[in-house]
Amino acid sequence: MTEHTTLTKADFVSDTPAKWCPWCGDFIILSQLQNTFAKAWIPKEDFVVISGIGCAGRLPYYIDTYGFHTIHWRAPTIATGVKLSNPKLQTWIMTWDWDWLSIGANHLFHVMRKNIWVKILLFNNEIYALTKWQLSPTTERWRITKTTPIGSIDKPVDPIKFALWLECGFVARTIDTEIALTQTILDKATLVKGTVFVEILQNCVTFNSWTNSCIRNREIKEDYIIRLEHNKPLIFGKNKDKGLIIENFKAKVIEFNPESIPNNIAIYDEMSNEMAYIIGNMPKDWFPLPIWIFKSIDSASYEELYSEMLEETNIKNKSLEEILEDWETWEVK
Ligand SMILES: Cc1ncc(C[n+]2csc(CCOP(=O)(O)OP(=O)(O)O)c2C)c(N)n1
Ligand SMILES: [Mg+2]
Repeated sequence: MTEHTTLTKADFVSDTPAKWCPWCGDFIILSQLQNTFAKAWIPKEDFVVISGIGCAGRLPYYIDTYGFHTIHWRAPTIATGVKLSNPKLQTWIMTWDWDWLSIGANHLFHVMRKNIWVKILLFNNEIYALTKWQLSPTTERWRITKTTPIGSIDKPVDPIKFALWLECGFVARTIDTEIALTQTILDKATLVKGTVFVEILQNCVTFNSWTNSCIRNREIKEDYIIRLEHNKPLIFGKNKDKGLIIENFKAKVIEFNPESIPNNIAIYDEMSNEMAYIIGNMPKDWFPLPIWIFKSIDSASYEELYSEMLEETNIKNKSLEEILEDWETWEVK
């Protein structure tokens, strides 16, 4: 077993060099994950990274931990099995917009509903990239893609709303270009109990480099995003002259002179389900895009309840005959 106190980022770099398109944000995320693992004070053998199919599907090869590169949408089922057989393992699932929100949406639903103690990173580039530019469930309406040559009429799904609706305990959104923020979120994710869900917005440098351009452009982004800092007022804008107030359970943007911040500006509370719900449901067209941690609330995980149940019923020490005798059984003739 490796001593966790001596681990560095280099311990999590594998012999296989990462292969993605030049300038793809996946390189940054891989590097940040390696930083987080090195800092987590967890023995190297206790990390498992599980992926499905997508551009970053090969990520488990590039990070030197245990891992599985599984088939499309099956990462969560394998992760659930890993956690139930060895709950102490720190299990990370890598997934992408089509992989989980389309073919894998059913599994996403149940992992969150059951509160399996896994960390889910959703790389959202709003496109099928590996198969070269088809419409995904997060592609914006009216976008032209190979499968929507005159524009998409689909309403896109918002992964954050999905996670909040399923009462996922830790929900966060970042952008691959927000390097410090992503690192903060990943570091915190190692500590949280219950399902962790982090959406990482990206563009695809090859097929939709324009996607998310407003929130990635340093010159203008502060007018398009709002940072949800715990216990801090919800202020945004390049000149810090706009903010959110909450009235009748709805958010509203107000503008003000930055020298005198109005005292009715809402203060963000990441321990509040209600706050996360209001901010997470702000219509995208009229409000800045919230990034940072929407909520961070620990709750008993599925694995904990499962272990307790095994303990209380002493079922592990019983023979199959004893188990069958204890419960109502019948014979099919
Ligand atoms: C069961 C199955 N259906 C379809 C495919 C083909 N396929 C491979 S990757 C992909 C799209 C992946 O898109 P996304 O999940 O957004 O990941 P990205 O490529 O953008 O990283 C599809 C449709 C497959 N490999 N397996
Ligand atoms: Mg994609």
